[in-house]
Amino acid sequence: MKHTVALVGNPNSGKTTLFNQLTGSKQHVGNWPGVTIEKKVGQFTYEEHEITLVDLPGIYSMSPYSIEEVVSRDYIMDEHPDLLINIVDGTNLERNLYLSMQLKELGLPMVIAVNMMDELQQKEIELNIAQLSKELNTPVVPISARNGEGMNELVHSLLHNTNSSTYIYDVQTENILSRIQTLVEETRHDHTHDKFYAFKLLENDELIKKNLNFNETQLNELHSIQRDFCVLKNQKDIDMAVADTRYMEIERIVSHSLCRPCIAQMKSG
Ligand code: GDP
Ligand code: K
Ligand code: MG
Repeated sequence: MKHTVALVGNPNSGKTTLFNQLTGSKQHVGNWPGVTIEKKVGQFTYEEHEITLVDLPGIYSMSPYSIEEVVSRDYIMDEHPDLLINIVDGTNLERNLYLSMQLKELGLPMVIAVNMMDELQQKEIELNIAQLSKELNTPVVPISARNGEGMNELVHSLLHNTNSSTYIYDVQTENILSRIQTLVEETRHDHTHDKFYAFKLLENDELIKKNLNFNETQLNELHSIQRDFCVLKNQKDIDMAVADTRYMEIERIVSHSLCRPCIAQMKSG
């Protein structure tokens, strides 16, 4: 069986270290089309599987604010990798999970690799991996890319994962999203990623808006939904309302997966 796997994560989360661990010397370096950002592709085998691993540029968000974000987003949305590895710096969990939430909104089969476990152990920070996995409804594997720990577990989990659920937010947010999703369904023929599109439209993502080519009625409806959401979240602008929604979820998830003193310790570095 052949699989294409994309490696996604924040800058400095350990992507390249993990990439090198998995692919060894079987790698090819080129450039992403049209930009001077390095593209690394490598191969490895596991059991009867032949895996092509793509090291995507480091990003903090799936918003098109930087070239790296556009490259990573276009690759994930248009090239349809079979599976995603989202590598997360375990010593910086809250910040890193912001991207994880957005990847979950996409609903692609994904495994989260929590990296830097050696540092967490050294700092005696106990992370409840099972709880984190349950909260995110996603397989989570602890690794130390630098020491090569957790590699087999990660690849095994990746290849045996059948879960591609999207993240479920609070009821009110979900209602808002399904209103937008109705608009999306009217215009898109291919319904993969509809919920991701809905979330991006809620955020007023200009590229997605342009891409969908809404008529005036649809645009008015979208703006009215955005206003409803701001009122609901008690926020002045839509960016704040959306970011706040994700951060609230992350805070809840982290508070269930780490003990209180550990959270404080992590925040103080
Ligand atoms: P990238 O920017 O996501 O490609 O991250 P890199 O692979 O370049 O790693 C960033 C830094 O984190 C480097 O200094 C790595 O040596 C370090 N690093 C990567 N993995 C681990 C790990 O498992 N434990 C520790 N302590 N450091 C790591
Ligand atoms: K680096
Ligand atoms: Mg790198």
